[in-house]
Amino acid sequence: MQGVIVMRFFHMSDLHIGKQLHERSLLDDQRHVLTRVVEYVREYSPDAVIIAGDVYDKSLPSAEAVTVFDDFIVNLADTGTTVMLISGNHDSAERLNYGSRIFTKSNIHVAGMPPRNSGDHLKSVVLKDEYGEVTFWLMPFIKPGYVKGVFADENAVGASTDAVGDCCSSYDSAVHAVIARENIDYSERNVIVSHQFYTNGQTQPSRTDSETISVGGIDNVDVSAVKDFDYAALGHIHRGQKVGYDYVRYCGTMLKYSVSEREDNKALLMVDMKEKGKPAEITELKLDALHDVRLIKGKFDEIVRQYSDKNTNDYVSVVLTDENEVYNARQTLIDIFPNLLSVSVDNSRTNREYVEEYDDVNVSLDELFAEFFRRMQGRDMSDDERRAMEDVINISCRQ
Ligand SMILES: [Mn+2]
Repeated sequence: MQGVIVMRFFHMSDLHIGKQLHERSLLDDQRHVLTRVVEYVREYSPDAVIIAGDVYDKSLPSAEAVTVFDDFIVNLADTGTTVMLISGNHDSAERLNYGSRIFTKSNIHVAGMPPRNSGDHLKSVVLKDEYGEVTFWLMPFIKPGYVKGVFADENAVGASTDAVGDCCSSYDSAVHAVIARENIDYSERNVIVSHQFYTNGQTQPSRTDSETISVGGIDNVDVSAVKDFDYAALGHIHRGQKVGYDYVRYCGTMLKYSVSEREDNKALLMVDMKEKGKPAEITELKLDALHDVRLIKGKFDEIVRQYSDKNTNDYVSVVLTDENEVYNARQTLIDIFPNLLSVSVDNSRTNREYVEEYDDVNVSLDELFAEFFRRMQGRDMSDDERRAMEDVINISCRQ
């Protein structure tokens, strides 16, 4: 590739193709942003494009979602770049792995399955620049249980049972062990591609509402597992950020996948590797969306006045602060915001209810349902309704 003297690659992750935002399909948005990525590839000629997991939103993606990704991969391959991708926690490892051996012939390297027995190893891809070789290690999403067999086998040829227990007792130990057994030569340049929840000591990455991560952080892996690499291309966390080191990066999603990401700047990372020991140069290539995601908060009348002639196609979440309920607010707002995501109320009543909910967790099921009924219907239950509810609760609690 002319003009490229150092290794250059793009880092992206968490495409979540097929994802919906408040029941709204994002396939057009995804097609649009992936087209932009291919334009960037033509413009900057990276040697490789890395996709660090969560290609699809579901392990069984829809036919349309598969087509969107297929078109993207074919367009990437047409540019002549090398593609490397791993499975994330949302992908089916087996499905993503399908056809991977034949794809390799088109410079598309897919690592769907993590190693499962002692004969399996991480897939690696070696590319060269004028400073020599760079080895890319593709490590699919790992749960301790997935890789138990790797160490159980090794146990059979002499390792202690304790070592097996240690290797697979947590996400942290499993990932450390899977990397350690590759005997990587860190005097050369190495890049790891990984999809895990990396933390830096007690410091957690900044999260969003669109990730699926265990509460309490049992799935976390300490960043020490990947600190010896020259670059860690990470996926899983949907907000772009570094973890402890400049070269350990989450690139984040290409699109805003929740209202909590409304202020995020979504970008593709372009990484230019330098010689061993010199920090890589990292550039953010901005990704403009077909629709922005916004939160608009205020009094109904003011919102109507301010936005009725704006013709915005953005995905908008509205929070009304009126003290009194607004009649048919939703219908009026949909006329103003055709891509309305949600309408909610934030006033002194909802704040009080919020506090009460958390103050009073010891209410009985009867009381809880009575409160739910009151909020939904705007009145208390009649005696007949109350008896019917009590019957239902009694029957279901006896089973
Ligand atoms: Mn994800």
